[in-house]
Amino acid sequence: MSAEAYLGRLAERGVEYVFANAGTDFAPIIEAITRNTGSGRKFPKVVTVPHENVAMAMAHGYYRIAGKPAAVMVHVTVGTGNALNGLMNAARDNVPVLLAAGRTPLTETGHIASRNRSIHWGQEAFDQGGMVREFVKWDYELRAGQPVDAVVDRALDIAMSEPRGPVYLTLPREVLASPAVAARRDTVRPLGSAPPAPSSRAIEEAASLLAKAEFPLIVTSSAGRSREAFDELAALAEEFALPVVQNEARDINLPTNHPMNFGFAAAPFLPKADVVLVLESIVPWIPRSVAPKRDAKIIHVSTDPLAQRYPFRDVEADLLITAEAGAALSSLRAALRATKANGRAVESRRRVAAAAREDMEAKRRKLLETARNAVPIHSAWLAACVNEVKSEDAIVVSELGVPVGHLDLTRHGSFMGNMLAGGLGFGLGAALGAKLAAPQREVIVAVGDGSYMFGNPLPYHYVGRAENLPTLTIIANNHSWHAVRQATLDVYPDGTAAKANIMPLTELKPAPDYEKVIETCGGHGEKVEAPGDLLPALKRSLDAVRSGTPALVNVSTQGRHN
Ligand SMILES: Cc1ncc(C[n+]2csc(CCOP(=O)(O)OP(=O)(O)O)c2C)c(N)n1
Repeated sequence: MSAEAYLGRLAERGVEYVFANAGTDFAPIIEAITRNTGSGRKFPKVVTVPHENVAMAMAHGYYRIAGKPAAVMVHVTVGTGNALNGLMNAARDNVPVLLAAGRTPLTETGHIASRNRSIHWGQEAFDQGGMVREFVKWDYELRAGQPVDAVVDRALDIAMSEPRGPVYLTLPREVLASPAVAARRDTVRPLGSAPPAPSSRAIEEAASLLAKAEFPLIVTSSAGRSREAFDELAALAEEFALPVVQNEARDINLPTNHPMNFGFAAAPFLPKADVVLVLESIVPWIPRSVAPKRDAKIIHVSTDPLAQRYPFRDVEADLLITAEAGAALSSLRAALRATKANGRAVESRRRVAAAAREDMEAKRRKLLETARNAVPIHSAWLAACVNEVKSEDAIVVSELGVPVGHLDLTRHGSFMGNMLAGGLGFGLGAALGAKLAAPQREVIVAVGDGSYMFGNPLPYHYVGRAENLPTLTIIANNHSWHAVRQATLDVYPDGTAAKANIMPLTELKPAPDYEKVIETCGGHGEKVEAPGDLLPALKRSLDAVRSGTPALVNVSTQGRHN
């Protein structure tokens, strides 16, 4: 039947996992899984995830580490509704996910899968795909008589072509339960189309601008997504002494110990730059707060330099290059060599960079001197303790948890930061997905207390135990939605809310004993209030994780410091 063909084709195209939250629409899927037992035909592993937001975040975190798409399957309209937050995160982070949803049975009688519950009328929508259309690259409904294989292939190919992103497929129960239609062709090749090569003329122009620059600056948020781009950026920045800031970093793009790492905020350096290379960054700076020099030359390199799916964006741009970061950087390095970039300028930039980095390091050390004893615990001390306990290739996921500017991150794929779509509830599920993709690596997820609750903690801890995915969870617990408080202060610095004893809609008190939640799922939980207790607690907890027990440390913190 088509349900078997659907699962079989996913596996054939390299999809290893389906994160699923089932309903009445799943009857043919469940029947297919059991029929297939022992048949020898490969199916993806179907993982039960008791909330759709966690399932979407798992697929997201899995792709970010594995580089391969996962599928998610949810229950009709209502499951899709619950998956939307994660879908928006995936769309704005260029993450390919095949989100499939059942479709309520179309017929009232006449088929074994026809409607047999009242919800089958209540769950029908005129346009189920319309719910998600703004945030997917493609949506479609599998129709009777169509080869499932071809539809799966098309979905995955589109998701995996640059710029990547999620796709949506609806699967009516009668169609899933009907005999499969054979595919016309059966080509199994790598997913997606090859990306366009960067224009050599544009790369030469960029190289000639950069070669002449006195203070060039590279601004990136997610160029380091691919290993090639991560390595190429390090090589280019080193060879030509090009400072890099990782503004609003979603990935680690340059090792934090690289001599050209200028930190994680563009604002301090942008006004000095005469040439700026914006590499995979939708919001390279906030125009309201900072602007480049009027005569600075701004180059954009991205698979989608115009950010076509974003309604309004007015970033300065003199040269726009459509390319993957890795390919663009390697051609740029060759082109810069060909310009015989002035060696003296490069060496003088190198000296300035070394001084600037020493200055940044000195500030960091000074801050830490006071931060290490602060009560409630300071986020710089939290980061320092994380640095102390984690292994070098650990994956750190942070959702308003730990400031990236204080972390030591040297390896490709060792960081996942805040989502551009801002859909909270990403961190916990992403950590599970990352662990699934790299079981041998440590996964540490730091979340605000608000983000922890958005992340559906019980489903998270449940899946962690059921699927044997031990992670270390750190809650930066400031007993509030600090970001909401800060936003109010930003807009009304002298307003009545700023002076109120308790600012409405910002407090999360009385705080639950979060460390006990994980204990109900067989995990190790600790609560830390004194700064001196933090390091031993993290060590104990990471030891538990290393021995296979998920752990959580609930840390009483101040509002975040970036
Ligand atoms: C799904 C969703 N709902 C609401 C928000 C608005 N929001 C942004 S930050 C924030 C507070 C998060 O609290 P926490 O994780 O504790 O971090 P803190 O701001 O305290 O550092 C909220 C509610 C959001 N981004 N996403």
